[in-house]
Formats: sequence, C-alpha cells, structure tokens
Amino acid sequence: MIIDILTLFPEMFAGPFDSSIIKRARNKGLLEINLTDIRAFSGNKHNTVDDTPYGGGAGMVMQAPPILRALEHVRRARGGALSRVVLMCPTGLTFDQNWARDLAGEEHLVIICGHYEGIDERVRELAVTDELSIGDYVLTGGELPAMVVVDAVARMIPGVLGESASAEDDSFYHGLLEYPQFTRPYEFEGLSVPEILLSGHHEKIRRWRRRQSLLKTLERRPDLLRPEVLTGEDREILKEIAELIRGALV
Ligand code: 4F9
Repeated sequence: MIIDILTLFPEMFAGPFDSSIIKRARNKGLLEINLTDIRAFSGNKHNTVDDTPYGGGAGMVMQAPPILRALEHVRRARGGALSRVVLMCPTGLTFDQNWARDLAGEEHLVIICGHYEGIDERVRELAVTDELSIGDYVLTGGELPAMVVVDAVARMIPGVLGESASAEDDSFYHGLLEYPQFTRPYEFEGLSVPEILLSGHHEKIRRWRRRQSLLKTLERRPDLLRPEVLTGEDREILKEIAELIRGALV
C-alpha cells in the first residue's frame, strides 16, 4: 500500500514512522509512506499558503490552490486517478476500526492534514472523498490524527503483524474489550495470577477469557454489547451473569 501525506510539517512524522511495526512494514515493502510539503506548492516567493478568512474573523485559512497543486503532483507521481483523498478535520466522521479495515483495502491513500483555523471549503468540494476526525477535541493540526490513521490502517494490511500478534485477535476486531493478561512473575506486590491460567485446561481458559471480556465490556462499554457481536456462547455466559445478579437482588 502507498500512502501520500500532504502536510505543512513533514518533520513531525519522523518518529512514529521510523519505529516499531510501521518501520518494519516499510522495510518489508508492505507499506510506502510519502510526505509532500504543501508549502513547496505555494507558488509565491514568500512561500505563504494561508490567508485571512473572507467575511472576517480571527485566524488564518489554508488556501485551496497550493493543496490542489500538491494533489496534482501526487496524482502524476502515481500515474493516474486518486481513489481516496482523506482530509483530517474536527468536522469529519469519527474514525474507528471499521474505517481502518476499509481503508486498508485500498492500494493507495492520500491524507491531507489541515492546519490553522481551517481549510478553504473548495478543497473539500474539488478533491476530498472522505473527511475523518479521530475524536471530539481540537488539535493544533491534522498531523497527529493522520499518524493515528496510518498506524491503525497499516496493522490491518496482511503480513504487517507477525503471527504472535494477529489483527484477528484484536478486541475491537471482535467487538468486545480485551480480557486481562498476565505474565511472570507469578506473584507481584501480593497480587497473584488467576489460578485458571495455570491449569492447562485450554477450553476452560478460553471460556474464562470470554467471560472476562464480557464483564469488562458490560462494565465499561455497554454500548458495544450489540446483539450482532454476541455468539451463542456469549449469550449463555451473559445469562449466567444475569442469574448471579438476580440472586444477589432477592
Ligand atoms: C483532526 C482533530 C481530526 C481531531 C485538525 C485541528 C483534528 C484537527 N481529528 N484539529 N486540526
């Protein structure tokens, strides 16, 4: 997969894309990340890419022409049409695991990082296919959100994760929160590992973990417990839990 990122601050991307799993994916040739500096397409000798808003008001607005020229440059470099052009902005749809899976199916992605108080609306009208937000907070720009999207998308590309950590094991992949994990030492600060995990009963351990996932999801994210994510076994376990609650209330 090739991801082109259009930004005013390409230097911000150095750390996250040169470490850990993203670095390995790039070295394996599974992922190519290209940074394009929008300022290089300003078209003026002062390299300005923003201006005051029509109608007045505080702040500056990113101008359309430099962004469209940068996009045209990327389109030529890729030798054809651009399929998905994603704009990171606070007014976008909320990015989630379904979005990550969807975008991971593309051969090529363009991500535009907005800055200043906003971006000329004509960029959206002329070039953007998807507008995404990573949550309800305002940041100084779309760079960190773009890194979040690249990270979540990259790990969904087949071959990017090793077999010790597959995307199919992810909690959000199955729609429930993750069960608690333990590793050595067996006892730490008076806290020991649940006995069942040392029992060697693989079937009992699997069911215990599923129960823990259901309990944690029930407690912290009941909004995730939708009928379509529940298996027959989940409904059985939830009935057991409901029976325990009923018993405690009589
Ligand atoms: C973008 C915030 C995506 C959240 C872009 C200021 C942003 C953002 N998700 N905030 N520029």
